Amino acid sequence: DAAEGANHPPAFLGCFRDVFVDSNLVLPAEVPKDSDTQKNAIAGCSDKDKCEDSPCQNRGHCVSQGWRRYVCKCHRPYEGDNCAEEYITARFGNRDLESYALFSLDNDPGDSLVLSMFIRTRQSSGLLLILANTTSQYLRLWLVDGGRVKVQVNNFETLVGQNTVNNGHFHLVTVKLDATTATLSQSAQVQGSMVIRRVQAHPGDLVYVGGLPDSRASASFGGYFKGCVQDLRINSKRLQFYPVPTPVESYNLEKLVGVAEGCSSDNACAANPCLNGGECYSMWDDFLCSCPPNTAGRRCEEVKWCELSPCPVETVCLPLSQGFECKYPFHKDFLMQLILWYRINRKMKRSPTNVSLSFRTRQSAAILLHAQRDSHHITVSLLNSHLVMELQAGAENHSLLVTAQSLAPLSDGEWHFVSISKDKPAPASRWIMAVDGDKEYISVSKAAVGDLNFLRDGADIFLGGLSQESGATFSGCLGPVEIGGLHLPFHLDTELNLPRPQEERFVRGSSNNSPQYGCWGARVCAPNPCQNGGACEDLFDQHQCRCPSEWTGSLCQDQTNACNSHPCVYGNCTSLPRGFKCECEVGFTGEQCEAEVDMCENSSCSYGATCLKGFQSYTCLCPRNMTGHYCDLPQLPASSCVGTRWNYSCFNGGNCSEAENTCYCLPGFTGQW
Ligand SMILES: *[C@@H]1O[C@H](CO)[C@@H](O)[C@H](O)[C@H]1NC(C)=O
Ligand SMILES: *[C@@H]1O[C@H](CO)[C@@H](O)[C@H](O)[C@H]1NC(C)=O
Ligand SMILES: *[C@@H]1O[C@H](CO)[C@@H](O)[C@H](O)[C@H]1NC(C)=O
Ligand SMILES: *[C@@H]1O[C@H](CO)[C@@H](O)[C@H](O)[C@H]1NC(C)=O
Ligand SMILES: *[C@@H]1O[C@H](CO)[C@@H](O)[C@H](O)[C@H]1NC(C)=O
Ligand SMILES: *[C@@H]1O[C@H](CO)[C@@H](O)[C@H](O)[C@H]1NC(C)=O
Ligand SMILES: *[C@@H]1O[C@H](CO)[C@@H](O)[C@H](O)[C@H]1NC(C)=O
Ligand SMILES: CC(=O)N[C@H]1CO[C@H](CO)[C@@H](O)[C@@H]1O
Repeated sequence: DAAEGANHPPAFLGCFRDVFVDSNLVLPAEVPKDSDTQKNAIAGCSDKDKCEDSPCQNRGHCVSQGWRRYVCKCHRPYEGDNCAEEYITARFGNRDLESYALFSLDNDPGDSLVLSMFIRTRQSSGLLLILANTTSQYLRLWLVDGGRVKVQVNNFETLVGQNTVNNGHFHLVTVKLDATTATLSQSAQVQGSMVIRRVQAHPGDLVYVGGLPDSRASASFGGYFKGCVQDLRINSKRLQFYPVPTPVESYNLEKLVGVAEGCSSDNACAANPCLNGGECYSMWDDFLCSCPPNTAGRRCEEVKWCELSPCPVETVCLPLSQGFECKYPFHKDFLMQLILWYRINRKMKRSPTNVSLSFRTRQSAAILLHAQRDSHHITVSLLNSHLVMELQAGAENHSLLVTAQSLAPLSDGEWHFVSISKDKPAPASRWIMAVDGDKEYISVSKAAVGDLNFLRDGADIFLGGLSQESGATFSGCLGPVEIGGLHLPFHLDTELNLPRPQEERFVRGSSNNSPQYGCWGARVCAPNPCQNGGACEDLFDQHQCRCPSEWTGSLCQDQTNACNSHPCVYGNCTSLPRGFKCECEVGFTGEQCEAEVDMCENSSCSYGATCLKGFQSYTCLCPRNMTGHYCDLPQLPASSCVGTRWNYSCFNGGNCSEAENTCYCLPGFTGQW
């Protein structure tokens, strides 16, 4: 009985079977339809878990509570018994309106404060939320650094998220404040935390969303927020801009200014953002340009100039961010026999800090590059075949001269690449001249010198000489020349099919004739200057003859002198019509006097003696019973002598002398004995 059951446990929900009373089956029982002995009981046991029907929508989690009931745990931003309702999104800054919402707290949220909301934006700055009491804005959230959430507590401690949130998707932003820490999370990822002084929210405190009533105050947080906010909560209480039908605990909305329902998009295409005929497609708070061919960039603002074939034949188009240059393929060179002059258009913004060029010549003296304005100048020239750089630059009446010279001579007909640049990007620095990639030479300037800024003030720049009369006109090939990363074109602007659109550019001044494309020297091998069948080799403005072996000389004009190779090692050479003859020094022999003479060959050492070779002489080593220079004398037995002081012997037939202890020797012998 329902009225009676208020203080009883709820009625049984389930199934019975095989219920016997006194051995009589009472359940299940068949009873007439209108009987009141059974109420709300049916045959069978067919009830099932309500959650099996998946009643929770929007991926809500179903928790069954007995057989008949369930509870849906909804994912944010869904609400309602079956999670079928969605919190209503609020659109801020629609059509760039200044908009904000204001709520007031009507309870004490407690010691820890968890503030969370979904935001969607494409802006990189703007005010998200401020919690304030009458004296202080103790919690501030706004977008900085290209779309990162910045949290500031108590006007002081700050924290910036690692990931941006301005990609046009919804992000769940959560800020948790407890007694000592503040933590920022985005979509369940912790972005950072910091130690804070305790924050205490009180009833009556205000929550500003999207901006402040005062637009100047909002501007200090990057202005009003433009985007959408959904499902804003402080702890478990909602802050609803447009309430959902389901009753939920919410704070009071005090004011809604310029905030629209939903999350509509601004028509970003209305302002025709796509340039150069690009077609605009609207996206949420954004646009996409479909660019016609030859253009690129977000707004089709980049023209792919090179695809418009602006360059003269033989040159290669090099795309720049704002235009193009026509270049001759590197080291596909330029033959110069005339002077080119240039002027920079006055729109140069950069400070040139380097010069690079490549050249090939056999001239020992010539001007490669010269630019001058007032007392400032830079000159790159060849002097005694060495490359010399001279730079005078710096402050108005305080300019300094820097010079540098290559260690090696460079007028060898080979290509050389020269790069002149500042050692450091500092305003005043030493200058370095590098040849062929080696830091071959560092300038001797002890004092630092500034940039080449005088160039952009309207200096004329000359390549290949100053005037035809000066005598230092360059004759050879010149590769690409660049100043401050800008190309000095070899062609005139009138030779281009399109004008170069870039603001910073060098313009070649007109002259009657143009330099020739290609790189060749004088015709040094035609006609063949080599005589006697020699082959001519073109070494760029210089030839070399390869002669047959009988001929020699720069033009193979001389017969080969066999003695030139110094064939006689120890002797004098005499040239013969074919070959040579050696006159050997004493002691040497052989065709080239390379061998020593064997002095023992015809020696007079007698039979049985050994000949010992010496330089231009020999010695005979005698057997025991022979003696003499050539061992041709018999060795006589020794004679024994009796002395008064001691007994002794004389050899080789020597007689004992009367004078004691000496011998009288036979002719040919000497010595005491
Ligand atoms: C405002 O909040 C700050 C920080 O929580 C607190 O120090 C200050 O006492 C509060 N002022 C009022 C009037 O409640
Ligand atoms: C140039 O020199 C004069 C005097 O010699 C000095 O008064 C002036 O300040 C200097 N100007 C610069 C730009 O250094
Ligand atoms: C020369 O300077 C420009 C900028 O002024 C820079 O872009 C370029 O890379 C430099 N070139 C060299 C070779 O250092
Ligand atoms: C080699 O020539 C030198 C100088 O003509 C001469 O003095 C010398 O005697 C010569 N020697 C021989 C081995 O002919
Ligand atoms: C040895 O005698 C031969 C024949 O007479 C002669 O050709 C040769 O030069 C002599 N050698 C020396 C070292 O004198
Ligand atoms: C020296 O002795 C050798 C044998 O040892 C002999 O053949 C030779 O005749 C002797 N010569 C003289 C001069 O006695
Ligand atoms: C050595 O003695 C012999 C015979 O006794 C004699 O004929 C000879 O003169 C002497 N020679 C010398 C140098 O004394
Ligand atoms: C000094 C010495 O030894 N003299 C001797 C030399 O020879 C004779 C005869 O053989 C001896 O009698 C000496 O004594």
